[in-house]
Amino acid sequence: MPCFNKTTSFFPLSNQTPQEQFKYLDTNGNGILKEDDILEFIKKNDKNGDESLDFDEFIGTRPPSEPPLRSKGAFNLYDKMDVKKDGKMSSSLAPAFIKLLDKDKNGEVTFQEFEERIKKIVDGIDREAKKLEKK
Ligand SMILES: [Ca+2]
Ligand SMILES: [Ca+2]
Ligand SMILES: [Ca+2]
Repeated sequence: MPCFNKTTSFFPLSNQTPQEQFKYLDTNGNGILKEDDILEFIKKNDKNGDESLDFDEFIGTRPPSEPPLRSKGAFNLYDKMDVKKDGKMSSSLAPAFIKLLDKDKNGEVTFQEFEERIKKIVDGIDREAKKLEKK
């Protein structure tokens, strides 16, 4: 299995500002990202009730204007990040995602922390998309 930088990760879209990305993930709008927000995101988009997102469910959360390889790259990254590469984004993605962005490790991600670290995730998606291009 290809091994890549473990600091890479999550949901953001490359064409959004960090403010827009943060808002998109802050499901309850309280200005702080926690595991709950990520779990809520999964729950909200889980159509078949298996408590995880498969690619079809995930693609519904991406804008139609996004290049398909990029959407797929993002999915592949998140699928791996939940510890098990099984074609699904499961709830164990939530702690992994928060941990990556939570610089001071207090269990919450502020916008400042998000802005500082989100590029790692966006870069990770870029790398996954590039891998798909080469196929
Ligand atoms: Ca599902
Ligand atoms: Ca998975
Ligand atoms: Ca924090």
